[in-house]
Amino acid sequence: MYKHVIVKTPGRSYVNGLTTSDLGTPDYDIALEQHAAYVEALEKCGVEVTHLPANEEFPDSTFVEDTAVITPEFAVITNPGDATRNKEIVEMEPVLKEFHETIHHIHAPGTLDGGDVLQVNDHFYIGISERTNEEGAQQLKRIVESEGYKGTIVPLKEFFHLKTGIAYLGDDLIVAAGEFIEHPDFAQYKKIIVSAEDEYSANCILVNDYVIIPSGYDQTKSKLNEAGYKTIELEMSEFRKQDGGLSCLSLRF
Ligand code: CIR
Repeated sequence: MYKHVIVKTPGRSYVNGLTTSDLGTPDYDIALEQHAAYVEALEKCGVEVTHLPANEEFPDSTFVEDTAVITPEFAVITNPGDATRNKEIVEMEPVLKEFHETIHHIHAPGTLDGGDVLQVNDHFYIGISERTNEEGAQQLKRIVESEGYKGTIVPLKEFFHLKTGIAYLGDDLIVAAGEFIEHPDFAQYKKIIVSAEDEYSANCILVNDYVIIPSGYDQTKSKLNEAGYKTIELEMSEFRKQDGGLSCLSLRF
């Protein structure tokens, strides 16, 4: 069960953030509405939400997931792989210290974005991507192993971040899209398969009794409901425009 979630309001500069998509410039007011609905959904899931104010200096800083990897026992401050985002960690560290005594760090030349890290029970899967390099992944693997967890490094072929295409729903069940559907590292898990056209919905989050999914993906929603999960659908258009998904908008622990 998650007890806490950290989120950060997007600033006006959000519309100038990083993106590889060609979906257009986000509408700031709609992004704020969608963010507010996200916070409301988390509250419905029964977590206490720490809501940080916007920081205009960092357009992508609403995607707080990339700044840390968190378990109930420890937190790891990452070293985000894009230079324009790297200093987002400065504001996050004191916040995490309120919750965690044990704080580890990823150090240069290692880089790591939290979006590249998926925890499945006592096992961390760590993607190597455009943002997370081999050195950063190895550092995180050593950290989690020193804390009694397992770590597996997964070089990505296509996805932006590891969690762009995979989510864990507990009970050894993962949601998988694209390169993760047949991936040997995830062969031992039960799977809900997401089709190529519904790929964006693979980035969903289990928060206690609900799976939060982007709205408009009826096949994924039906598969989740058939598997016994209650779902909350959220409109995510303005975050998708900046390559962001549901997991990216929060740190959950
Ligand atoms: C970026 O390029 O860093 C942001 N526009 C999107 C980050 C998405 N974060 C995530 O998947 N964890």
